Amino acid sequence: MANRDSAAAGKPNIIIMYADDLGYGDIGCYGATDISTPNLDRLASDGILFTEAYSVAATCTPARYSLLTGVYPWRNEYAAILPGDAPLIINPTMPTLPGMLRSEGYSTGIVGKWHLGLGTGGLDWNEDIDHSPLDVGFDYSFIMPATNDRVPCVLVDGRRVDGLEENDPIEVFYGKENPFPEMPTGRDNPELLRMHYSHGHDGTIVNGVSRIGFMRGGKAALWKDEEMAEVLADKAVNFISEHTDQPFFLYYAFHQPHVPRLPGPRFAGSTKLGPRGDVIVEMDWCVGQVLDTLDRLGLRDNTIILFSSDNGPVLDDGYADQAVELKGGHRQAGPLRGGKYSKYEGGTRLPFILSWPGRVKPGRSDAFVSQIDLYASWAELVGHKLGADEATDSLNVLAALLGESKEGRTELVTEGSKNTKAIRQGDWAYIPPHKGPAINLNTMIETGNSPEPQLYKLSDDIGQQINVAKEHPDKVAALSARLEEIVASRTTRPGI
Ligand code: NG6
Ligand code: CA
Repeated sequence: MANRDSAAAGKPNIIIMYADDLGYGDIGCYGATDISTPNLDRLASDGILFTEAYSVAATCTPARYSLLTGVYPWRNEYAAILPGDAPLIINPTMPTLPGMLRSEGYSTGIVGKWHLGLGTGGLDWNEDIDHSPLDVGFDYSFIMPATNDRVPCVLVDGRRVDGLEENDPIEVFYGKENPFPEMPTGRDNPELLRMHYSHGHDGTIVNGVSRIGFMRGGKAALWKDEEMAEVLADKAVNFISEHTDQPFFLYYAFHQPHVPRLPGPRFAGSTKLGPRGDVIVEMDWCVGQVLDTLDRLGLRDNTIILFSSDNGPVLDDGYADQAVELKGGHRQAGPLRGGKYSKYEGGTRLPFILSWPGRVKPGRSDAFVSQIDLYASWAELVGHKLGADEATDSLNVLAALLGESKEGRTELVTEGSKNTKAIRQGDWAYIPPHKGPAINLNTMIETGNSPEPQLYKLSDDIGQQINVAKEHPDKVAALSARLEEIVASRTTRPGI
């Protein structure tokens, strides 16, 4: 882009660091005492720590879809936890946060977990990959395609699988039976496992850990779980170092503390909580790599760093890694009820720290904000006028994000697992009646399902212990109607 430099002159760099399944109580600055996170604590002490910030979904793909598009996930029927061979669910014609920033002169990069699909269906992993992050707004892309528990266990550099050898093509299969008889699986060869699965995750064994799905080939390209943090941190640091004289946007999406939790040797044993604690310490080290790089390059003052997580925490998400047994007094969701997959607050209310030393005064904020608002807020910041079809559910809450106002949003729809919904409005959290179990017996997380409507007043009852629906039938009726109205609403920007 010819006029990039002039368009972007003086604009701050923007970095999103995004954890995977990190809960409201999982890091020091949010109250954890058994997990040491000095780098995140440093970020919080020179930035704003938000106490009422939300993703829009309690699972990964929907949360990430909304972060990058500014549109609620349930407006796209494909925005659900994706298998590792799913096609890209963002239409390349759709406006995206990186695309918007690119149009305003930013260099844009993604490093880490993607999980929004690749290709258009039936992807050949041995060819150039079309319909990738490079087609929805990113100039640079080095990604884990889906999750660390799904095949293929390879990283993708630009359009190519990193390290793939021509004579050893990759094949991937999602379905019930293993089509590759020569490849051991967790189901048939548990004696080969170094970490056992507790539910699901009985497919192809890669690095001694069985995954979801089946694959063969690509031996030289397979990632090593214990090295992944360093590999990705290096890519993030390089991207920053290569963009010192032009504003950049970096989306650095960690794979921690998602399962399987396999920290590098330096971090193994660094907490008494087992691998789940250890990988959070490892992730904090990755944050430190970014902070140190910015400091070294003199970029810290003019860089906005936003740290958050895609969804709430889970202890047993399918591997027997002692997260439950070693939990002790650690409260992964802090005072909140529920966790990953849940319609309670623990599913979507998350750590959210914004630092911009050159502009933003340190402090705490209880402004009600959501990750879905970053698009419209940063559009305002960089002087981008949103079009009618752009980021249609994203609100400009820039003043709240910069700590200049306590006014954020007034309401937000959040999604639990399987496209179930709840709404927070003002101080009220409302969960309509839902069929299904009240607790998921695999993860032992409360889903939020109940035959009764549930209404909680968060200022009195942050842990959602007292259902006041019966005392406030008018509120229940109003919130139920409002939820339906938002879900059925138009998808162009309000006021356009
Ligand atoms: C679930 C997986 C879980 C995790 C999740 C996605 C099983 C039994 N459970 O289906 O382990 O991978 O999907 O997590 O397979 S997320 O953070 O990417 O949404
Ligand atoms: Ca996640």
